[in-house]
Amino acid sequence: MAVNLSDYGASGNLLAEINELGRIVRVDRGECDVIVKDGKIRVISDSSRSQSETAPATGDWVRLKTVPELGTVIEEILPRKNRLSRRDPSDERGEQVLVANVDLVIIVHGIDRPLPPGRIERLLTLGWESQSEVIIVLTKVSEMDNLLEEKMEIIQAIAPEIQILSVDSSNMQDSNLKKLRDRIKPGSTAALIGESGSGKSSLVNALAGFEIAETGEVRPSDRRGRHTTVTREMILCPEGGLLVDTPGLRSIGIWDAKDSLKKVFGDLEEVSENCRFNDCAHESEPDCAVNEGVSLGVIDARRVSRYRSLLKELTDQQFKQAKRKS
Ligand SMILES: Nc1nc2c(ncn2[C@@H]2O[C@H](COP(=O)(O)OP(=O)(O)OP(=O)(O)O)[C@@H](O)[C@H]2O)c(=O)[nH]1
Ligand SMILES: [Mg+2]
Ligand SMILES: [Zn+2]
Repeated sequence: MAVNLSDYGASGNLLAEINELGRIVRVDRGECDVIVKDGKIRVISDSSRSQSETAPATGDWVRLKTVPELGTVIEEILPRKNRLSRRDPSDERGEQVLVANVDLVIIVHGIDRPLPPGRIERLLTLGWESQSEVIIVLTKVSEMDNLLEEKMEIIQAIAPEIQILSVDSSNMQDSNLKKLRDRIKPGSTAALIGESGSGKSSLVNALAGFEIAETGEVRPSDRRGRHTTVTREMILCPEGGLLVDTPGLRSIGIWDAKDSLKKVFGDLEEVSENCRFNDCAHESEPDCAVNEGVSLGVIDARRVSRYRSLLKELTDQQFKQAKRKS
């Protein structure tokens, strides 16, 4: 079936070369699904690639070629506009690209589960580091309305400026679902991230308007999900716009996130301009304005401690990376 690749976000230079190009919509071990102008094809992705080369990610634009004994293979991954990444859970020193070429990151959280502030801070750091817009969607509102306010307050205390939408994905008439759909413009890519059972796949189905993603029950005892989604897969909505459903995140290691960390902790960054040392780690340095604020009771000590540990995580990571290169 012929495909209009501008539905998949192709424009300008990409459209000029459309005969050899495609966009990765799913990555499996050694193989990918790629949308090309004639439809979806299966492509070999890594048999001839070395470890040091860029690994293909869902959302990548790729140039393809045909190799006689292999079939269609990826010749080149085109430069990425941006990427949503975390630290690779299986290799502490490496980056794992979750989705490439993203316009909107949707952080999904079910109000039936606890929301530790540290998790939101980490997810925001990941999201903002991708240079995409970020929005938080609280799901399952119909089930436990009394928990909504509590979750909103937790988020607003951390990120007063972030847009939060509360939805019930099981209700197709939900007005916030429509608002969210309007945010995902034709040709643009939205990536959904969050823990297992938060309702990412249910939200994908609700936004798409049909059942395309498999969903799973949560455990009754603690409302945790069962890791139903196992690949990062992009789908095209009938009204335009691309959604990438992702597996529930078990670990949210930040990666190369200096700038976004400063943004997430903007309040503390502002105060730290008054620290004596401009590289103050707000540990035991003298004349630390942040610690002064804590002793005066105007700054939340727990937030400072979370900031410190994320800063440390980043410094350790840079150190390990530098060691790896040397
Ligand atoms: N009533 C209601 N139930 C929801 C909503 N969102 C998700 N659920 C339910 O929550 C459970 C988990 O939803 P999923 O969409 O599978 O969650 P997920 O985030 O995709 O989970 P993983 O794929 O495991 O990462 C399912 O039983 C859904 O029916 C919602 O907005 N309202
Ligand atoms: Mg899922
Ligand atoms: Zn300080």
